[in-house]
Amino acid sequence: MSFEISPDVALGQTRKAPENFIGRNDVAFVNRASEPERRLFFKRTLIAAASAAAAGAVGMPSLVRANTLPTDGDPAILNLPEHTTGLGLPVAANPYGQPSKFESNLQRRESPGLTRVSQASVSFCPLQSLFGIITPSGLHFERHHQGWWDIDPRQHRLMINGLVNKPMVFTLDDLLRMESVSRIHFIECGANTGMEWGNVAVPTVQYTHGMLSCSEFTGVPLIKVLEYCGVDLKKGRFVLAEGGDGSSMTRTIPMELIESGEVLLAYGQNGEMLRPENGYPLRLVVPGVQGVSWVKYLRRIEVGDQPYATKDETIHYVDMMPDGLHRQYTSIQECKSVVTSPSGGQALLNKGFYNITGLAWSGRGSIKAVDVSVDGGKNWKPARLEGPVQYKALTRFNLPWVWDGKPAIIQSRAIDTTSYVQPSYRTLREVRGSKSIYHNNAIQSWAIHADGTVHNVHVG
Ligand SMILES: Nc1nc2c(c(=O)[nH]1)N[C@H]1C(S)=C(S)[C@@H](COP(=O)(O)O)O[C@H]1N2
Ligand SMILES: [Mo]
Repeated sequence: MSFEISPDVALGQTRKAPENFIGRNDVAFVNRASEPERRLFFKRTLIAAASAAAAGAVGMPSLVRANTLPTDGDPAILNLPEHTTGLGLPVAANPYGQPSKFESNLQRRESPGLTRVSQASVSFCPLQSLFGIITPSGLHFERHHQGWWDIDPRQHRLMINGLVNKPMVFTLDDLLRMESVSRIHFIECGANTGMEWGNVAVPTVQYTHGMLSCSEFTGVPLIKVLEYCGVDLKKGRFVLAEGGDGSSMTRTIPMELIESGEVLLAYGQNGEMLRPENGYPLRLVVPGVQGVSWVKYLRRIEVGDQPYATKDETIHYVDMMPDGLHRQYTSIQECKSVVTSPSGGQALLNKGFYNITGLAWSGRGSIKAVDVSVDGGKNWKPARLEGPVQYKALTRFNLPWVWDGKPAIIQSRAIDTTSYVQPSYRTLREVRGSKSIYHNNAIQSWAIHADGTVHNVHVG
């Protein structure tokens, strides 16, 4: 994996908002678009303002003065808009609902600096613009080792073999008849935040942390299906999960995890069938474990008496340690958090009130607390956790903050129910060095410059 910052999003290239944009709504706001789109957004705003001026309208400039009433001369409130008087669209215009056309900047994106190898690709989730904890299915990050498929569910089969009395083949209908559970869990690629190991400050949170999503998954606990096949739980302490795409995606899952009932054969995601990009019609859900074990297009489960040592667990997804040896089978995603707004590529347009918000998660349980610092880690304040806090799911945190217009460094630090505290870069690198790709859960820092622009920086 190589990474270069493309000139388009290079650090230091963020621009301050044009003067006439400041004071929109009379409150400071954080621009929701990520950096490459931000310019477009400003450009369009300028064009809109220019054409409004040409038409003799007295709109936007009046909003610049903080003591002016927002309604003062604002045609957007004084005039009846067309949509209050005309006919709206019929329901048939949108049989499967789509986001507003005004939200078209909100997209998962491939990193401009990551080299794509054939169909092995990654798209990153736009965390900076999402609310709450559920990732809309169309914005779920994607990681395909060999491209994605839209598989006919009628032709899809799941084989269970190995240390079982009755090897069996299931259709999707067979699985849909069984008792199901629905649970909210995060999925994070083990390589998430991987570029940051080597001090490369990727510009936006979409690219630093966007291989992360959270959904409600519906399916059958794998243990139920294994019991149905007469699994030998004495000898069969490991399971091999195999995907039905060309990547030969195979991973070993320890039987303890499966016996806990947490591992699911999932077909549902956020109330509908899985999206093709996320493994339609069947994927493994392995809560707390790195994304690679969540095998998509799941086609076969084999029960065995030892780890399978497949390519994706002996050569790939291993952690290079400072002594030059590789650490294998580190699959749990440790406790981690990130401030999603304000975050890199956004801009604070004037001083005043902001809601600092972000996400926290732990592969070992639930989030107990999140602390936020605005001075680079000297002082910390407890953030408010949005409840109910879910097990092995994203947790949203918020902290009200008044920006005084001076440079600041914003950080978040999560603590999970095992009392593990998310480490600083210094602490993490002491143990792990800096040559790794996987399992970077260090505290992320966003520097706010006096001009309001927000940048990725490495602190401590
Ligand atoms: N069959 C198959 N399963 C797969 C993969 C794949 O390429 N093929 N990628 C894995 C990796 S590395 C990750 S991080 C997750 C990504 O899941 P998503 O694309 O639904 O976000 O799927 C995992 N399961
Ligand atoms: Mo991954």
